Amino acid sequence: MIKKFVFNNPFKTYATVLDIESCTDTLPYFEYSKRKFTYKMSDTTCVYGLGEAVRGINKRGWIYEGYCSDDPSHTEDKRSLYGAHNFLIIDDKQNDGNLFGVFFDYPARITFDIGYSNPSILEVSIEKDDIAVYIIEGNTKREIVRNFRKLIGMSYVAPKWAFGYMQSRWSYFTKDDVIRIADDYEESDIPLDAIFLDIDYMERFKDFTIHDERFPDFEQFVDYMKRRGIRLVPIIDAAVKVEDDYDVYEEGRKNGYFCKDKDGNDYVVGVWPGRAVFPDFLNKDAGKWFSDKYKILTDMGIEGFWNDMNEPAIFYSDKGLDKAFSQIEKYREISLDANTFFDCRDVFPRLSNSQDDYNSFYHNVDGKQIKHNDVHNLYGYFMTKTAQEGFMRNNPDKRTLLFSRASYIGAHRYGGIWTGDNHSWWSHILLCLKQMPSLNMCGFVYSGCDLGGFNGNCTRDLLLRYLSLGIFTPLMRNHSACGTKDQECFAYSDVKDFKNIIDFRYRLIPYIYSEYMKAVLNDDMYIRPLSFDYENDEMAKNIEDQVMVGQSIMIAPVYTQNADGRYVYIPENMTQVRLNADSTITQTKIEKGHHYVNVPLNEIVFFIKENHCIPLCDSAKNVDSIDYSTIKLIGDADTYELYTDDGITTQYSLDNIKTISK
Ligand code: MIG
Repeated sequence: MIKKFVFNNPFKTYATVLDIESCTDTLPYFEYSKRKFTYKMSDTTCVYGLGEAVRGINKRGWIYEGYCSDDPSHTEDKRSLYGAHNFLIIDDKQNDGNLFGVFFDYPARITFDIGYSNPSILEVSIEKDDIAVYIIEGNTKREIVRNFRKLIGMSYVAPKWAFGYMQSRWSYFTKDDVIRIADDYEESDIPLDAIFLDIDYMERFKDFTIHDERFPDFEQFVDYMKRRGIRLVPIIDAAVKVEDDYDVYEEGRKNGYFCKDKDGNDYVVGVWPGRAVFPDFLNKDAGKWFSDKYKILTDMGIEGFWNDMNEPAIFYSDKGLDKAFSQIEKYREISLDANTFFDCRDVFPRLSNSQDDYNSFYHNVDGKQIKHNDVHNLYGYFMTKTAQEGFMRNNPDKRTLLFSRASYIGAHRYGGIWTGDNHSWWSHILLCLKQMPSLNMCGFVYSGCDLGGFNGNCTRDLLLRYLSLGIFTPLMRNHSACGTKDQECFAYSDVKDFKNIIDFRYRLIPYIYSEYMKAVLNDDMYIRPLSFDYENDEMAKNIEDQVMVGQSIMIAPVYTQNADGRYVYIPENMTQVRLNADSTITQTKIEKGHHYVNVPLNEIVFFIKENHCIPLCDSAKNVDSIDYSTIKLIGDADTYELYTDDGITTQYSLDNIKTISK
């Protein structure tokens, strides 16, 4: 079912958890030569996977890279985003051809040319020939995913409160700002489970510090908010500020816990706090040391974190800056022509996330000096891994919310991810919809995008449509960048429409949480492409703007402005469920085929599969206060397999499923 092929001496990534003997046969399906794996596709081959990437659910027709990149513009010309998820499913079964999965466990830059250079060739290229390749078989795409997920280990389980609606912004600057957000949500009668603290809660962007004037008596404040039913979730950045007497810096420096240049000096970069250094998460002692620092915040009552800038993102390095200044000095002397002008203009922008920097610092892995670029994709993963290992060490029974920006396969065992700096663009609703199933294939079940969009100004209609998708993603967070227009629901007119949609998220929690837990515990996908459920339906593989959510639901979000609805492909007879503007529910039958479905901005429409039903409960002010005795089943089956547990400890198991009936 799974075969492992080892080439030379691959770096130990801990991406997989099953001990599999490596196979001495030649690698099937692919030709391998000169660091290129080549596969011949037929006209009908579909290619799935790659987790967090731009473009389609079917990845064919573009060139992608596994290379964690801090890129705030997710346009379709990009090759990589923050995560490196090197798993593909190649499907030509409808044409009696091959069906298999393949995972390239390779921590440096890897390129997936999927019919980009030559329409019928899939070519995967690497820079050094140290790699482990896994071939994963199965009778269906979903079975391949399940087998793959057994290989890479069970996905992270978020605490139940983290399935509530959460509000974020870069930044809520003070305690009073945070209280005002909570007040306004309360006044609008919209449920809320968490408010996020972005970099400005810290003192001069120093990890594990709290700005005294802006957030006085932090511990009491955390407690006060919790009594109001709202958790605070602070950000932690990868880089540590270089500053004398800052204990985190001093300790790390003394113990040699930061990444070094080739001569063994701390490699100094510029990020948020100015000059900063990178904790060496690949060094076991350093990772453990950094992870224990989270205790400063968990001891004050914090129960969740988001880890940022861990690709790692670099504004500049000392080394790069020196070079840039001398370059600029040279240009000062000459008359700039077309070429030199553009080069001069780009001297400083080129400083950020430069390949030169990634090639200039080193990790200490069990005493061996490892060049960063050779293991680049592990950095954010190991930040997540070590942090969660720290939580488990310091508080073994408790779930801690953790999600990261950068990731690699393996990180899914320790935290979720969010999809980074998207835009307040209509096309990014669709991008998120397409990223979710691909992320689920790779084990990142707890995930979601910045609802409303991070960059740019969001409009009322856009936020409503974003939220109408977001009520189905496990991570449901509204977040936006500094300088953008207010994006909280109450910043827009007719707030009752937002209430209707967010209330519905809470009414769906028994379903969402059950289906999420079943997916995690069965190594299954919570969000799936239609073609994974309807393997023999020729049309299903063309549908990239509808997905399956859990066992029973299909969603078809609206992602164009000024549309009063959209075309929906119904792959079998279903129940159409409409949440009306007055919060009532209408169920109607809808037949297999293509339909135009009317979806006003303040309504939600989704579909329940035939012979399925879902539980709906009453809304509540937060997840903790949901009353499960209000559950009613809708759909055309009589029973539902409900999963329940305490939502906060690690006592989760499939034994917690019970059948409930109408
Ligand atoms: O360079 O902390 O993706 O969510 O608000 C920007 C500020 C740094 C990037 C994250 C975003 C966060 C922002 N961060």
